[in-house]
Amino acid sequence: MSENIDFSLDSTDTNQSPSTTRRTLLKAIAGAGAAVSLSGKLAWANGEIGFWAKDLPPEKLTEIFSTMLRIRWFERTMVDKMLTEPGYRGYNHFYPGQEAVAVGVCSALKNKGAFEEVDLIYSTHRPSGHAIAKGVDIKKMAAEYDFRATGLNKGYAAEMHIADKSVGFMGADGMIGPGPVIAAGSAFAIKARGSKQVVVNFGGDGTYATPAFHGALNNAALLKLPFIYVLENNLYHQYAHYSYSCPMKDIAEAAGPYGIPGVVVDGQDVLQVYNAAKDAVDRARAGEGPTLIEAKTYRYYNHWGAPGAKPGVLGAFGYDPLAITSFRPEREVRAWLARDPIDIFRKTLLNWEVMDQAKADETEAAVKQEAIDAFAWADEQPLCKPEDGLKNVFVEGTVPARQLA
Ligand SMILES: Cc1ncc(C[n+]2csc(CCOP(=O)(O)OP(=O)(O)O)c2C)c(N)n1
Ligand SMILES: [Mg+2]
Repeated sequence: MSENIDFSLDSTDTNQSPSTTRRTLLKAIAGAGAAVSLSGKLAWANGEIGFWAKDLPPEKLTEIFSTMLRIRWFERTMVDKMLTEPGYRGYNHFYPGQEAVAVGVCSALKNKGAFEEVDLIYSTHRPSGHAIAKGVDIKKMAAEYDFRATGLNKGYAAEMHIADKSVGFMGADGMIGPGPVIAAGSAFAIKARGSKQVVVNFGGDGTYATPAFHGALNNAALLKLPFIYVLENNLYHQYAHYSYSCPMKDIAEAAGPYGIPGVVVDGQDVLQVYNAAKDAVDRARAGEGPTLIEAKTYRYYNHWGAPGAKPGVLGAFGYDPLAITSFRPEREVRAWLARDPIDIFRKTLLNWEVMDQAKADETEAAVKQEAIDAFAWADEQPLCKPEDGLKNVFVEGTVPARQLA
């Protein structure tokens, strides 16, 4: 049994797309949730990864659905604020379209408990989805993104530097490159300490061409670190297609030279992502070393902010004034919208009779209201004080802040 998925720029015909064919095929086999190995075969059907999603209780499946919706509506609420409220300070690299990746991965992690017990994730400049999937409070995030003093990090981190140790969300990272090295170092510390924690580093397709990506995989493999690299291939870095910086179609092939598993998953199917992540987590906890997971996915908005978006409409289309040229065809955006991760998972939940349509609608309405309330609360919070900014840069008592000297 084999198949080939075409994730190239040309695969925009959703009626006849290979992914549709693949989902029909998967449904025939298992309902949902298989992953695709590099050889183009069904990794689960071949026993290469487990079909773990079948064992998830209804409460967990419902939680996965709610968390995907929480990311979606946090982001959509903020997009609309950026578009309609002149003077709103918040900015964001929006995550919609990629929800299945963050939620599928974090659902396979330990997210509650003491800091010495929870699994750790290291995020990127596009952090909202990772943070919410790990369990960060969205009220505090909404306040943080708008530089409010009661925000997650007192209003000094904004979007690109948020962190919340209490759930093992080790932080967003504005730089493309250093993240994997920091995350692999953290995995080394965990191994040295002897705890059973696992470290996940999220990275984009733009990280492939950085030395840090390769250095982290090499060292993680050599030292058999509890390290998982989740590469979200949303086809573009800023405005360039990933083929400009990566010679392979599947970036997961990069795992080969380091002697570790490289798994390709459909990043629009949360159960596929979960299955692959659980395999990788089990492997890491058992001391068997790292895994590279490449999730094929897509972001509905432009690289940064809301150019090309309209209030109340999901996605951004057309020319981005920040790009030198219009970098992605509108039909490509629409083709990916037609494979929406939330729609795909909702169908699975209905098909598995975990919930009916009314319950799904009710869940979505409640989560949407939660996001609206979070931003309304944030609007009322006091702003941080610019003059106090450096007080939060150094660990007090270790390095004297110049501002305080
Ligand atoms: C060292 C460095 N160079 C350039 C940038 C500017 N920059 C911000 S995001 C980005 C592209 C990231 O692409 P990708 O890794 O695919 O992530 P995506 O934005 O698609 O989520 C670049 C080049 C940066 N932040 N850091
Ligand atoms: Mg990208």
